Amino acid sequence: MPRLLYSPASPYSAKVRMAAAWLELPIEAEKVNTSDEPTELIGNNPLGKIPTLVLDDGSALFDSRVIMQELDRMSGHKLYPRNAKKRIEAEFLEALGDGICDTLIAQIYEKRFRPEDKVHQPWLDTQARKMTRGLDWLNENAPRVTTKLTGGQFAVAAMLGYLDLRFGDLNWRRGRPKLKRFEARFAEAFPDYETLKPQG
Ligand SMILES: N[C@@H](CCC(=O)N[C@@H](CS)C(=O)NCC(=O)O)C(=O)O
Repeated sequence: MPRLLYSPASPYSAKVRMAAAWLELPIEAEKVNTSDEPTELIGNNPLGKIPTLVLDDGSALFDSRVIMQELDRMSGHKLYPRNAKKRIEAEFLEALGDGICDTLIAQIYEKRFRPEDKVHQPWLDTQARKMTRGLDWLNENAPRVTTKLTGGQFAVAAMLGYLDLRFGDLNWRRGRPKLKRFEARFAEAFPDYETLKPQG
């Protein structure tokens, strides 16, 4: 059975785990701690990042968008629309959801891995502006929740879950009613969201 190396807090891992659950793909989830650089992880991904998917033939796939494309193939193309225009919309949405996660992770790492006197506030502010613009865009162009969920919707939902986990003070729902509605509808369509979204 393919094994997914992941961490419960990681939004990119949550995206992949939610999609695999939705598609009912048999994938074993294996928790790793990236800071320990375990052999299992760095032997399969020189970048030492999660998520990493180890396939039955021993080959490994990363990053999360490459894994999502593999899940799409494994499921007989149930994760991205076949229609070209709709597919590119789903891929765009995924890139935006992941891109906002990149700005969140950058802010977390700046504070976690630098000594306090070396934390560069202008860099944090730049990342925060990207995040705000991304969230505002998503509110203005809130994705519709269709009967067939897509990789884009999983990416946005995982990112919102990560915001709640690590940026609770931000109160992202305030002033973003359409994005809030997306979250509620997504949670209705995919009840496993509660257990599979990023957890501390
Ligand atoms: N673009 C990558 C990002 C993956 C990523 O940055 N994951 C974080 C955890 S959320 C990680 O592995 N961090 C450890 C590190 O960078 O060494 C993807 O989509 O998979």
